[in-house]
Amino acid sequence: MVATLFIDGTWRQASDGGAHDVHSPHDQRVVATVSQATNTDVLDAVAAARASFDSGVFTSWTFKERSALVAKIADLLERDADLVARKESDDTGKRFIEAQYDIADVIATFRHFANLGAKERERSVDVGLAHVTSRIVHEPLGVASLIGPWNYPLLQIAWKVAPALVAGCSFIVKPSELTPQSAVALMKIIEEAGTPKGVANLILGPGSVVGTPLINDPRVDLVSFTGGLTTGQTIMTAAAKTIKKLALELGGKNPHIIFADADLDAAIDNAVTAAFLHSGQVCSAGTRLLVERSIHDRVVNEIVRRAGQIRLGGPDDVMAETGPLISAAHLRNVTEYVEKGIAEGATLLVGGKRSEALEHENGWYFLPTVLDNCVTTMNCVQEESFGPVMTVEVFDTEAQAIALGNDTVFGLSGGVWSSDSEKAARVAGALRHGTIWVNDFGPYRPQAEWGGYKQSGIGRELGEHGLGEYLEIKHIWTNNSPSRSGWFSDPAQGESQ
Ligand code: TXE
Repeated sequence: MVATLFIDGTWRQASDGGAHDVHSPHDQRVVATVSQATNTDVLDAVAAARASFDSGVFTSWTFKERSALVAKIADLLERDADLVARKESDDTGKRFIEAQYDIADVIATFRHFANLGAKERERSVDVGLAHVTSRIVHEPLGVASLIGPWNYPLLQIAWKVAPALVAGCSFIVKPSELTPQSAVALMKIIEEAGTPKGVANLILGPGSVVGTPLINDPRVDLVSFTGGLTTGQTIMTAAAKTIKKLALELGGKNPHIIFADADLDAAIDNAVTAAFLHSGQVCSAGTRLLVERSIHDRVVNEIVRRAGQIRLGGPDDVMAETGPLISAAHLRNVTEYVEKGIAEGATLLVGGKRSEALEHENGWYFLPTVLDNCVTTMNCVQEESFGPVMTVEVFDTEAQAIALGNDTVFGLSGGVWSSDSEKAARVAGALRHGTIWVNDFGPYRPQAEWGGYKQSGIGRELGEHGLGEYLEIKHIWTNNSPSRSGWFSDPAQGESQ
């Protein structure tokens, strides 16, 4: 029997004893068996979170005390970094070294929010009256459901858990059912660090089952979710019933614009990384290449040459440069996406199918793929594949590049390459996406806000704003010299003013 649910400060089995196996995307071996929560377990977790919040056991801590807790969690994560990275790499199939980079980012996230929380948060407002003190204070928002995806499992959870703890919220974490192990490890650390009972709870299982009460329950005040657009729409609909606060990160279809005057060697190399890193399973992947017509052949030929050389392999393959897709279902989706793109008129230049290498036969490996001659009306240009598939479109003018870059329902990120800094700044300003890289693609820092315009989501994670998502803002007006308001007449007192 496995006991990997953490509810009200206790490690538990599912109430019906249910469990499920986690399979490696690299070779399908079972890498773990974890509890699969029932509806009863989820309701218990919500009740525990609500009770702990309402009891004041954590909200009574100062921001500085909670920040110290979060700093301690960062220290413990540092101690266990390789252990956690191994679990992450087992679940996702990504190379161990990439998982190690991810855990370093997780630790940086906890450190960022620990530093942010230690800053003074109160502000006074000059209301123009000598006898009035006006204060703006930040208070923990309440109970939060924190639902994460499978591509960067612990990092996406950390972006939610760290600010929730600093803010003083109680919460229920639900990682993807495909990648639960690192969340279990984090919860053990949160417990060890001395987090009060009931504040942090962990539920495991498929979103369609255990996610539903997490988004419907009226005792939950906020849902913070990273995942697909369709699930985001389901969550938004459910949240409407009790007007829950929402923080949503729903992916993107991110334009990567290369002008003819760019440093092409750097631009091409970054274009390859932007599209094929982690086999395209990155919400900010630069999978939509927009290239100035005059350099199309040179850029695309080189990208195709490079894409064909990318070495695929599993967690411990030291020669590998990227890994498998997360699941058989996802492999099917990406395959269909490419087939539809070709049927729509795109030209397949490289890849386009599952790897046929013998060492990949049990894994979900898809070859890095480039689709040329794409136009903005094609599904393959508009839909997120979340696989290693780059689509290529051409443009002739700056205005056209901007128009194409904005011709998407998404708005998460984009890149622009040009040696003309004024042009690059104009384009960066005109693109309606939450992060724009100029002469670069991909880097982020926990100190800078992250999130989407349009259907890429609501709200921001990281930065200062990422903490704000977990806080309510209260204005306290204190009259230090009370007097009658005098608005309505009071015959006993004479006429009003
Ligand atoms: O995501 P889901 P999927 C995109 C990407 C991908 C597509 C679908 O395009 O191909 O989404 O991926 C939980 N109530 N991104 O199906 O289902 C689920 O258990 C509550 C972009 O894997 O959205 C998991 O924990 N929760 C992305 C989480 O939602 C529910 C990262 C995400 O899974 C639920 C991943 C429900 N009804 C995929 N249904 C990004 N933004 O980075 C599912 N879940």
